[in-house]
Amino acid sequence: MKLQTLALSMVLLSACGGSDVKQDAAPKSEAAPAAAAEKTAPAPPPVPEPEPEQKVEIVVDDGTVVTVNLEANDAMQFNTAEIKVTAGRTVKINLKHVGKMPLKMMGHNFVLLAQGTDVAAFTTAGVTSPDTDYVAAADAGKVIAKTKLLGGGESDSIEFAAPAPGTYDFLCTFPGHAAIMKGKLIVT
Ligand code: CU1
Repeated sequence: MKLQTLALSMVLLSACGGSDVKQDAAPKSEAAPAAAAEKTAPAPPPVPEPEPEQKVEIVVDDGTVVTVNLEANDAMQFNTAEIKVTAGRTVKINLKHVGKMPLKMMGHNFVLLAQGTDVAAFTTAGVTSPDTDYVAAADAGKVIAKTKLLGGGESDSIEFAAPAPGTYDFLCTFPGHAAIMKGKLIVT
């Protein structure tokens, strides 16, 4: 109350005492700080926060599609070994080969296998099938989803519906890569 009274009297004083010239400007400029002081100290102007590093999230769920920003590099590595999703969701795999090596030396793909697939037998059989991205024709039915085989700098996107709950193997079928380039799709 005291502050309000003070503010009021300041307005009245300046209104009454001000000269003709100042009359317009004075009440406005003095009333504003007084009103702010009634609450708390005036808030400092917001300091813009530094931009967060533009690091792409590996898994982004926009409510419609679960997007997986999967990367493969010249060191024969995926950037994740585990993808979790719920059954029936639309999964989009954006595979990017972030390396520089050509496809014939360091080709990468993402191949999701049906449950129960013998991964070692699958990759062994695929070695002699370069024309079908190292997936043996006889094993085509074991593939739930796959990207193209990519060389450095290339990318490919695929979409598929997350299968029934369970754990599924994904891998790169380029000869020798699946020893390291493998992971699990966990569907709940
Ligand atoms: Cu690979």
